[in-house]
Amino acid sequence: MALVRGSAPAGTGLIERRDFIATAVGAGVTLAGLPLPRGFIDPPAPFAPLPTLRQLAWHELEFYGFLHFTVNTFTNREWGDGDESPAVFNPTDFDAAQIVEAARDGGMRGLILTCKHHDGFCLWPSRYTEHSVQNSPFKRDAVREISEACASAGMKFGVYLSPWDRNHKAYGSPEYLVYYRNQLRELLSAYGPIFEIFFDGANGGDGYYGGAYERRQIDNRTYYDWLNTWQIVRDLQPNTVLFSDAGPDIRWVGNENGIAGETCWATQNRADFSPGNADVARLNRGDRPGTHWVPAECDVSIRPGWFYHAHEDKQVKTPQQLVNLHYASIGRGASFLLNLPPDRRGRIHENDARSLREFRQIIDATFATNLAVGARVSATNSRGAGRDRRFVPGNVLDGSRITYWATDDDVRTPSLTLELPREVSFNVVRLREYLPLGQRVEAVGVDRWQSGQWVEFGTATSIGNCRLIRGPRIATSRVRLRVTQASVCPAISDFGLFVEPT
Ligand code: FUL
Repeated sequence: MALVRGSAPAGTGLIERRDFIATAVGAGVTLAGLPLPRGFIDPPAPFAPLPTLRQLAWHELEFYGFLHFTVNTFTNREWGDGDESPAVFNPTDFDAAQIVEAARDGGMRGLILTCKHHDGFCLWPSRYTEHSVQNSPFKRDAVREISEACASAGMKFGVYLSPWDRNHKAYGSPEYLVYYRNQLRELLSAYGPIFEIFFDGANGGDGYYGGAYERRQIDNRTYYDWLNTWQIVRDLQPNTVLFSDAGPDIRWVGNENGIAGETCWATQNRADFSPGNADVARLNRGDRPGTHWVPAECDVSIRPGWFYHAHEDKQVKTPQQLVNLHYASIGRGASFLLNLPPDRRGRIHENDARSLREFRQIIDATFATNLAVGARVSATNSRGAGRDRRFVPGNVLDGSRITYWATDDDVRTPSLTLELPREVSFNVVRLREYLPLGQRVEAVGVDRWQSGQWVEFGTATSIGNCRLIRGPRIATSRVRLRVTQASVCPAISDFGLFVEPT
């Protein structure tokens, strides 16, 4: 495997960083090129396809938000035609700090702003069009204000730049692609680090198009020349992850309900798809083994619509609905991208902020304490028979994603047992694989010890970044993880027990 370039994921310690690079350099040697000391064994060979460093850093975010905000907020629509006057965009009390604070209080680690939606109106004063905030009564640069508020709050900032533009007169011709790429360069050059760009595949054909009011058909496989368009991002900001139906870094989950497949592989044959042209069932479950690492992102709005509508003020998802989405997205190895639409004031509505905050309280109360910590951990096999301490079963409890329990190459279906110092009540099990070695495990079972025998608590497929198995609350002092199917020996970095507040 080639040495992966870039910086190690955030929070990576020196030793783990060395191990990570050693995995990347190859087997049998230390970083200095010396043979491994006696009694030491190579880490398991990576099982391709593997994540890049930018994908590993993205996996750690897990939860971030969408801000859908444009002329639609003021015209009460979901898709603008492109003929809206900039004069309609007039937030009365725009407050980027309030928006970002609501997101951060809800536990989000970043925000993606619709800098330009399908209607073509730009939330920044783009040099390349008159159709922007510059000609609105608002006159401020909303992209700058949100990106700076994110930076001050320690949140990541991402952009949505709709490829479809119902305002632009040249849409459908090569001239528009030049415009689109210029806008991409503007956003990537002037607003600090961009953690993600969301490339939407939607295209409805008809629009204003500079006054033409007609239907324009494009071939979404070729029109945007995606490989060269994406290269602009790679050149300007190599750490940005690119989202679309076809990746290349992260993929749409195939629905707008925020729900990943019960089985959801991080891998996909991405060349089969292009933005706006993909098989939603395959997006939802991924492809196994898959040609590339392209994990799923689950997008969903906190309200029925993506944009703010006052008539939906009473239809904000409840904290418990958001909790269920957490389990159906993050809990299936994907990320959770929740839309919070700013209202006509330019603030997150009180109902949305409240629901999000209460959701966060439930999640924090659940995951603050890993009830498995302090358990005695044993396994039917540990790589290197325990001489080499790097792969011991206890690594699943140290709270680090970078240490892991691994078995010998020929042991694919081991089990690991936790002997708890006292009886605990739990209803959620969390598992994580050590991602730099690929997605190795196909299926697991978890058992609890009850009345002198093992009783199954739950089962799961596709682990990857995170798998949450949620069941009825049970009390026990012994829990067992069984790997029931794996392509290669497993490398598990986390096995935790949690209980949801009643
Ligand atoms: C879709 C768009 O058409 C919606 O308006 C929204 O932006 C959603 C996230 O993606 O394809």
